[in-house]
Amino acid sequence: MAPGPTADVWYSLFNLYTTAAVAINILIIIIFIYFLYKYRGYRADSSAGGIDAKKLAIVFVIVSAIIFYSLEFYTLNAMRFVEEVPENPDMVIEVDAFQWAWKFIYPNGTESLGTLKVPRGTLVLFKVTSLDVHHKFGIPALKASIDAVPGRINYLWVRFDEPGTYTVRCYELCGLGHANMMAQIIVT
Ligand SMILES: [Cu+2]
Repeated sequence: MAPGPTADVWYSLFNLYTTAAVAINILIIIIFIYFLYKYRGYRADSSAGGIDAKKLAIVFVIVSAIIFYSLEFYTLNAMRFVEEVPENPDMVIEVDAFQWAWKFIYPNGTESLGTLKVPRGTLVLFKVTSLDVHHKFGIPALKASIDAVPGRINYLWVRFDEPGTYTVRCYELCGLGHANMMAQIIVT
């Protein structure tokens, strides 16, 4: 099970694409082998044995369009789900990114450098900004990330369904200490 809904939605999208790709591949290979067998011995300039190529082309275009638009639909839905800022989060945490660490500010004003504690199952809304250069606040396990830009507040919501310690990483190359720009989120 994924540790939160943001990860869930990307994993199910990944499974959908993989299933579609595998199914289409198998179908194409079967059709390919079938035609190879059926038209063995036909010369290249002979007719295609009664198959209306024009009709076939139209069917292929329509079926492809349905598949592509369905995938597009699920993809856009997943993006909207992830990007929509919840109106009533359980907890709002301010995040200040700077070279090269993360500062968390709890709703009561308490500040914490590099460690955040949240209860499991809480809908957390991060208000992310940067005090110097561009950074990107990312939680790999939840497949969630958002730009940290000076002078701007960006929103990222997550929910941790599994207790444990989660790593925060910077996803934007931001100078010498970038690789070590990490923090911990402890879910109790
Ligand atoms: Cu950074």
